Amino acid sequence: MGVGGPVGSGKTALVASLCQLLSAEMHLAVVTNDIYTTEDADFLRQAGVLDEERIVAVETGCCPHTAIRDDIAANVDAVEALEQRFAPLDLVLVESGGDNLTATFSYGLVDVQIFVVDVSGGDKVPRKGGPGVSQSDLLVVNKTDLAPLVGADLAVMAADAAVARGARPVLFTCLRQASGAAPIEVWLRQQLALHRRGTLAGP
Ligand SMILES: Nc1nc2c(ncn2[C@@H]2O[C@H](COP(=O)(O)OP(=O)(O)OP(=O)(O)O)[C@@H](O)[C@H]2O)c(=O)[nH]1
Ligand SMILES: [Mg+2]
Repeated sequence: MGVGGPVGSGKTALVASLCQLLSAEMHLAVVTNDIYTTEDADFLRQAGVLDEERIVAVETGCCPHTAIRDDIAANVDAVEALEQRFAPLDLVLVESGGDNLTATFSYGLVDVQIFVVDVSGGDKVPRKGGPGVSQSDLLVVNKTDLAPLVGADLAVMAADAAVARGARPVLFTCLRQASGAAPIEVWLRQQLALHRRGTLAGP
């Protein structure tokens, strides 16, 4: 599963929460993408959300979307190496480097993808659109706790997201809260069940 979205929106926070929620009953691994560092993988290892060896960093050295959409080789290699080493894996989470509203994952790399935005850029973000906002399998609008501080109207964001996405799901969250990822966990379990039955909708 891919986790993409703009810089700082909460992708790593979501990956960390999902690992904490699921690792007791599932075999998990994580691939992180950063441009110049292994910062996100280091953070996840230090947070102890998974056995350190199940977290692998890809240092893209280029625009993040390149490594998740245009030339996915480094990420495919990382996922395949994890699959070989820790087989059988139930789920591999691939976090994109923080990018802009144009970055999406190739479905050659992931089966489903979540696009994470947050409220701090203002309530216009869903209205600005782009493939992550409109086409991702799940849109997460994070940091709802900050909405009053930046004057973001969540109802406007919900209405604009619905226009952009039609029936595709949108979840508002505050990943700062312990229970913040719970609705996303429910959605993810549904996707895993569909995947196991071979009935995942796909792109
Ligand atoms: N107030 C608030 N802060 C949050 C929330 N979720 C995440 N953060 C904080 O936002 C900052 C960025 O979160 P990350 O999870 O690192 O974001 P990211 O999308 O992985 O960032 P990049 O990988 O650098 O693009 C961190 O300081 C988090 O603690 C939230 O719901 N509310
Ligand atoms: Mg991150």
